[in-house]
Amino acid sequence: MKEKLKELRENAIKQIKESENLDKLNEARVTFLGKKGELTAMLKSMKDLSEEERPIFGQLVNETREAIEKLIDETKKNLENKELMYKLEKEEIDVTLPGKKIKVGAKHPCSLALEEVERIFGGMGYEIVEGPEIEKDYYNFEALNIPANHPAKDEQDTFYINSDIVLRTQTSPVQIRTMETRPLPLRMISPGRVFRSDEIDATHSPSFHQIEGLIVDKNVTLADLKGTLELFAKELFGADTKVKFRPHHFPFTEPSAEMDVSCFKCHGKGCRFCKGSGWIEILGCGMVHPNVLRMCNIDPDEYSAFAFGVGLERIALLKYEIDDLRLLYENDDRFLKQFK
Ligand code: 2NM
Repeated sequence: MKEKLKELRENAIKQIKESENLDKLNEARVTFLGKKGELTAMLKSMKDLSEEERPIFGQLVNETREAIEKLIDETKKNLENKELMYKLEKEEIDVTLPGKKIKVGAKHPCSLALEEVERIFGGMGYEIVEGPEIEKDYYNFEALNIPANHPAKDEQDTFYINSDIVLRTQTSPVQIRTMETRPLPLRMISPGRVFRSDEIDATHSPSFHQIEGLIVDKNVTLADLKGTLELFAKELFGADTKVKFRPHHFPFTEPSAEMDVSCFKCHGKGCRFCKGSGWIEILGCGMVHPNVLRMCNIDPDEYSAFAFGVGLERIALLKYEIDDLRLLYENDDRFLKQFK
């Protein structure tokens, strides 16, 4: 037995010393010290020894175990050190390599256009008010004097969540909510995302952004509307911009109009941009319908109001001479970085 133990010890020392990496060393540990290892097997065979021999042999086995464990620990430290040195030597950092270029973003053309519109109306004392994108049918249609049988309410045009909840098709519901709750007078613009069930093409998208404006006060007139929107056009497109108003129809305003601006590219001569007409349609507007005011508990005999709505993407396309709406939604940094 003693001879066998000596032999085991020598074998273990040999195999440990020959381990050239940590995996091999672990193999050696399992072979000699593991639960099914050779030393354990030897401890189990002690039952065949006599009473006197057993403790002596037991001590020898323990000594052997300790010696092997010690050698394994030392070898492990050495191997770890060797691996570290190897890594430090091989994985050197080349500080002369050029750094990675960080892409610097730029403001989106819609953000630039929005900032511009907010600056212009902010300068005229308009407050910016936001509201929910998911709206009650009441705020999106009924309170805006849009009757139940109006074509805009068709499922082909409006995204319905259920029979009385919709994705807002304009931001006017924000203005209704504000008129309901705020003291008068009121000057506000409400920018935000709106939704309409449109096919995507160069000028349409099921989701786009609108800015609607509203002023409620005593003695607000159509002349105020025209003066305000003319100033807006001149600020946005240049001081030599001319405007004209064409009669139109909206359920929520009476009278209603659309405003055109003189083409800032050809100055009215006619070009590809204005499709030869010299004019570009820019927004819808009108005097708020008395029914709308009444539904917000505002007395139309005491107060009057004008309102307008303009598409943010449309302004961005015109201002930055972009010919396809889809470019605004693709997040291609080669496109976006042009607007720094
Ligand atoms: C437009 C055109 C005309 C409008 C009306 C209102 C409200 F809530 F006061 F009645 N907000 N916005 C309005 C008027 C919007 O968009 C083309």
